[in-house]
Amino acid sequence: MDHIAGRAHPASPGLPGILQERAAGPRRLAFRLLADGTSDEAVDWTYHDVYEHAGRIAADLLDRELTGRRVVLALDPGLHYVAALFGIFRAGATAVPSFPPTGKRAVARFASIVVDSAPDVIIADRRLEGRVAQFAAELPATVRAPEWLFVDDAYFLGTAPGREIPDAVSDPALLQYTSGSTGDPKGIVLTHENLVSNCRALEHNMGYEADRVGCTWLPPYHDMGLMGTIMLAVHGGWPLVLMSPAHFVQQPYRWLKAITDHKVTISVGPNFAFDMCTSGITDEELETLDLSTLRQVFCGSEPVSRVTLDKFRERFGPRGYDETSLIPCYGLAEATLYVSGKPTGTPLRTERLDREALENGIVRPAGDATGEPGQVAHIVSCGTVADGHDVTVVDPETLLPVPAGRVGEIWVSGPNVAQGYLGRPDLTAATFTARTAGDDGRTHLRTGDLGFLLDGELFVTGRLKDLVVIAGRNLYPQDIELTVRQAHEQVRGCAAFSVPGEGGEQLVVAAEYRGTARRLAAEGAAVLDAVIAAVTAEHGVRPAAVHFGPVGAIPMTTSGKVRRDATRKAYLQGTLRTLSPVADDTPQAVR
Ligand code: 649
Repeated sequence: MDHIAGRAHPASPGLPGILQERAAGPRRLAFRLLADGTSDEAVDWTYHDVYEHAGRIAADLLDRELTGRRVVLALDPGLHYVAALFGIFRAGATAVPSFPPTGKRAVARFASIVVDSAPDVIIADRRLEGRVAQFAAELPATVRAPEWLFVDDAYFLGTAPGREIPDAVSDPALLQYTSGSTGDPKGIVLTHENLVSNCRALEHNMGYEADRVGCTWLPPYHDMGLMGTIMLAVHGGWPLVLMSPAHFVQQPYRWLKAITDHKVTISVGPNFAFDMCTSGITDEELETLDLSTLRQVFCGSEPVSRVTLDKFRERFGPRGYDETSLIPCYGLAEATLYVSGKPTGTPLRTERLDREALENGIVRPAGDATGEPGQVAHIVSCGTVADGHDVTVVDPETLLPVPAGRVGEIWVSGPNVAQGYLGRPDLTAATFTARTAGDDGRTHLRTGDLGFLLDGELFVTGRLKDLVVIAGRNLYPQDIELTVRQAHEQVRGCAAFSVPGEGGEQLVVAAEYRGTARRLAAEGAAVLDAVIAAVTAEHGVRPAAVHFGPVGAIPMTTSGKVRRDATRKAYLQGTLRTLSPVADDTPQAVR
C-alpha cells in the first residue's frame, strides 16, 4: 500500500485506515504538542501512540454500541483531541468537533451544537466532571440528555473493554458546525470520501516533500485546524507540531519560535495572525527567529490583505521569511475546506483594480494616473481552483454565469462539496445543489462569497450578504473597516454595515475603542472626526453614524471573523455595548 504524500491511495481506505497502516509501520513522529506553548514541554506521539489511544476510545464507544451514532468532541485542543477523533472514526460513529463548555459564550454555543446534533455521547476532559450537572440544566427539557465520557491521561492507561475493534468506518464521518451564529447552528455533513478528497486536493497543490514538518495553533474544532492540519498531516504522513490557540493569542511570538525551533516547513493562519505577529513581537524576540525553513505558509479564512502581507514581509524578511512561500487560499466548511490556493512556488499575484468599476462588478486595472487613495483596490489572488474541482462565477440574481473578469457569486462543484446541513432539507437543496439558469447539467455549492476569475485564478472580493449598498453603489465593508482601523490608533475592531434611513440605506460604522469611556469623552470628537474624514475621503460615503464600544463589543465568530449582521442587529436593537458619552445606547449621530 502506497502511503506517501502526494500520491494516491489505491484502495482509498479513508483516514482511519491510513492511520492504521502508519501505526503498523516503523515508529515515526506524528504529533509534537508544545504543552506550554514553548519547546520546553514537548510531548511526542508516534502514529502508533495515536492509534493505541484511539483504540481505547473506540472500544468504549463500541461497548456502548455507538456505531452510526453521533459523538461530540468537547476536549481541549491537544493530543487527546486527536485520539478521540480517530477513536470515533474507528468505532464507526460520527464525530462532532466542538470545544469544552466553559465560559458563558462557549456554553451557549456548545448547547446549541448539542441540541442540533443530538449526540449519544460527549467526550470531555475529566476536570469537567463536576460541572456537567450545571451544563445539563442549560439544555432544553425536550433534549435527550447525552452521556459523558470523561478522559484524562489515566483513562488512556486503563484497560479497554475486551472487544475486538472492527474497522468500522461508516458514513457520515463528521458533522462540522459553522462558526457563525449560536441561534441558528448549521451542521455540515461530511463523508470519509469528502475528508480524503480534501487531503488529496491540498496535496496536489503542495506537492510531495520528503522532509515536510507542519506547525499549527488553529482550533481543532474548525475546518482549517481539523481538515487543514491534523487530518492532512496524518494523510500525508508528516509530523505536525501542535500548540493551543490560547498560547498563540497570548503571545504570537510562540508560533514563529516553534517554526524556528522545529525547522517547520509548512504552516497556516488567517490574515489576522500575520497582523498579530507584525505588531506583537519585540525586536529582541525577532532576533531569535529563523523562518528560512518555511516553504509553504497558507493564509486563508478571511480576506488576504496586501497591506498585511507587505508589513509581514518587511518585518520578517530579514529573518529568512520568503514571500514566495506565502499561499493565499480560499475555502469553506461547506466544501470540507479547500477550494483554491496559489500553486506552490509561484509568485504572489495582486491586482491593482479600479475600485469604482469593481463596485459595479467590473474588473478593470487601475490607471497609472489614478492618484486618489480610495480609487485603487488591491486584490490578492487566491490561486487556482483545487484539482478535480470547478468554480463558476454566477450572477446571484439571474443565476447566469458571468464572463471572466466580472464579479459574481462563487459557485463550487467537485468531490470536496459536503452532503448538506443536518436536518435542513430546504436549505441544503438551495445551498448545495444549485443549478445555473442555463443549467450546465451540474449541481453547485452556492458559497455566498463574491469574486471573479482572471487568467484561471480566483479572486475573492467579499461576502454577498455583507455588501453595503448605498445610492446604487456596492461598497465592500472590509475596505471601509480597514480605513476606519487606520484612521485613528485608538480604534481596534470595527464593523461597517448599512441601516435603513431617510432616503435609503445609510452607512453605519461600529468601532471598538481601546481606551476608557472617560478618555473617549475627552478625545471622542477627534476620533470621530478622523473616522468620518477618512471614510468620506477614501470611499466617497459619509457615515451616518459612528458607534464606539469597548474592545470586545463587536460580535465575532469563533474563528475570528467579524459578524456584521449580528453587529447590525445589536446596533438596531440598542444592545451593542457602548462607550459613547451618550448615556443611553442611541447611536452617536454625526454632526
Ligand atoms: C478557509 C476556511 C482555506 C474557512 C486552507 C488550506 C500545517 C500547516 C499548514 C497546513 C497543514 C498543516 O474559513 C480555508 C484553505 C489550509 C492548508 C494548511 O496546510 N472556512 S469557514 O467555513 O469557516 O469560512 C468560510 C468563509 O470564510 C471566508 C469566505 O467568506 C468563506 O465563505 N473566506 C475568505 N474570504 C476572503 N478571502 C479568503 N481567502 C477567504 N477564505 C475564506
